[in-house]
Amino acid sequence: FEPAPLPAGFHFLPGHFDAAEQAALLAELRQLLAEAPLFQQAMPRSGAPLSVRMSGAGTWGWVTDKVGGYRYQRTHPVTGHAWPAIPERLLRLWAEATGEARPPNQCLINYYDAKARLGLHQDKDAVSLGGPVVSVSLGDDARFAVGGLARNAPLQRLDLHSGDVVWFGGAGRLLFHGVDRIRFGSSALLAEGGRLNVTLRRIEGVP
Ligand code: MD3
Ligand code: FE
Repeated sequence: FEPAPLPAGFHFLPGHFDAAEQAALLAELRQLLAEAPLFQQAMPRSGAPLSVRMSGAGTWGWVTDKVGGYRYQRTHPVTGHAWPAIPERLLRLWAEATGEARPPNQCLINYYDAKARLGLHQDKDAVSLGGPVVSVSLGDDARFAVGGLARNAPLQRLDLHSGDVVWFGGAGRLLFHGVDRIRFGSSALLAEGGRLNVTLRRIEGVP
């Protein structure tokens, strides 16, 4: 049978980064994470911990905790330091893939261990909706789900492999999406196993 067509505005570049580029990007991310360690965030109000550990780079980091809720801030909540710069390799990817003239100023780094998952959600922060989102997967495969504009729309599943790039703009920006689970041990790239995903965004108008 034929795979269903991907939703409009959803661009899938399988294997965009080859093995050498994946290794180089991983080394850059390791350096960055030594400065800005992965940390555990929590849901607004309930304080329920997110299973995905996160960090960031660029002017703005995305953070969430029980009391403050979802927000962007200029400093890492654990170290108190400004976020590291976004690696040049990712700035080039953003420009080449999307053709956007202005660079991303927010890079979210997600780490999935064997049990981590990311529930179905929309990326609907008004401050980043004007531009695209670009993502790179490194390490173990992820079972990715993408739906429609309503939470209950049918979902398509897609395996994201190490080196794959996904980006979407326009109509794609408000699609519900999530990560059901990863296939722990499916890649040897990360010595400790698991999956790193980086997303790039340009956010405007944060006070
Ligand atoms: C499709 N991250 O950081 S990346 C996120 O694998 C996020 O860590 C996932 O969802 C991850 O918000 C997925 C690919 C992705 C990102 C945003 C999307 C796909 C998307 C927004 C709309 C539709
Ligand atoms: Fe998302």
